[in-house]
Amino acid sequence: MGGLGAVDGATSLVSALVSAVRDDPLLAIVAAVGLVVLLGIGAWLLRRYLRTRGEEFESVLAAHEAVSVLMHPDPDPDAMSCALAVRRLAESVDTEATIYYAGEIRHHENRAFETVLNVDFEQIEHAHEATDKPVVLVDHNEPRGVPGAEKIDPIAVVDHHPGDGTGSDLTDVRPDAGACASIMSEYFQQLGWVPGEAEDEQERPAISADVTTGLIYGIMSDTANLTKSCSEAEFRAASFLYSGVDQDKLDRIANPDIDEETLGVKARAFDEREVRNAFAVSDVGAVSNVDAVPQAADELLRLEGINAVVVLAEKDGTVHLKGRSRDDRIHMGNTLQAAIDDIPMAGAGGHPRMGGGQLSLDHMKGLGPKDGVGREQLHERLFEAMNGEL
Ligand SMILES: [Mn+2]
Repeated sequence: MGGLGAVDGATSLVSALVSAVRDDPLLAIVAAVGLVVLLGIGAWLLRRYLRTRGEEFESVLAAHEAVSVLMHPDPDPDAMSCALAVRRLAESVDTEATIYYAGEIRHHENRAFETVLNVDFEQIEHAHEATDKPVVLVDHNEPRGVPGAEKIDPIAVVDHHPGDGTGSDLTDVRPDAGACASIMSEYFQQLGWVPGEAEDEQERPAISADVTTGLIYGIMSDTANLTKSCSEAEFRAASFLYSGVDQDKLDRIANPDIDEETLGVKARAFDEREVRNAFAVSDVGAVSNVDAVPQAADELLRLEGINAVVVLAEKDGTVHLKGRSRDDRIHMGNTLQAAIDDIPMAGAGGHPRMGGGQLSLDHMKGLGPKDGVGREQLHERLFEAMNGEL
């Protein structure tokens, strides 16, 4: 009975409204306008709700005349390719984008990326050099590694690392993704761009061969050529990008010439290795380019039966340590820290799988408040640390 009452009530309400509108044409117009406005708002909300991440990102860029794209310190190919992608997207909505980084672009593959793709990134020494424009962060979600970083308040953050960093207008952080370049590729795909150069009279915007090639290499380099920490997103992106990749440039970036010293240091790291259990320590002596040291450590780690390595090298009165581990029981950053703990003027740290450290040769010789530590002794301590005895 209550249900019928409600129906009766609704019916009488409608008829009351209808007669009110009939009596007053003005009310009819107001009601019609109200209805149109409501429908409009509904449609707008629906569109907003259904917008892809790519469309959202594009509109964040379009809202500004100029933006700063900030890569993490010592940017890698993933960060560099994402920055290029953001600039390409920004261009298409008449937003000027300048790409900044702190630290250095050093590793030979990173330099090859920079050279082959002809890119111009601005190096900064303080955050304020980038914060005169709204900041977009790529491949990291919390600004770091540059004085004033804590004052950076990004408008957008696109990343694949775990962390709590957010952008005021857009936060797209996907720790499941193997590379940030996969996310940027997805944006292009969602926005209907074509990879590579534009064909004549094509209406869809083209990514450019350089940016397309950069993105595929960003993915390759962050996932060890699609073999590590990969998700479906990387394969989807690779398939989307494929037709626009400049294969010759990709080869030059991915397989740059190796200089004589680097190969020499790798050879010395192999010859001089001391192996105990599954751990290796190798002292390569004096080097003129310390970049060769981590590469030698990477190479030595590939030797069968070896799960953790530390390579030592000397340059300008400093001993450089580079450690690598693929053994879950060895946190390389902590291992190096434990090994050099008591040595004055020494520092070390890093991640579970890679770490680095530096010692002053003078202090190893005993200059300073504590007794020195000999090379032999240092090797012993490194083995002890890897064995978990320190
Ligand atoms: Mn990355």
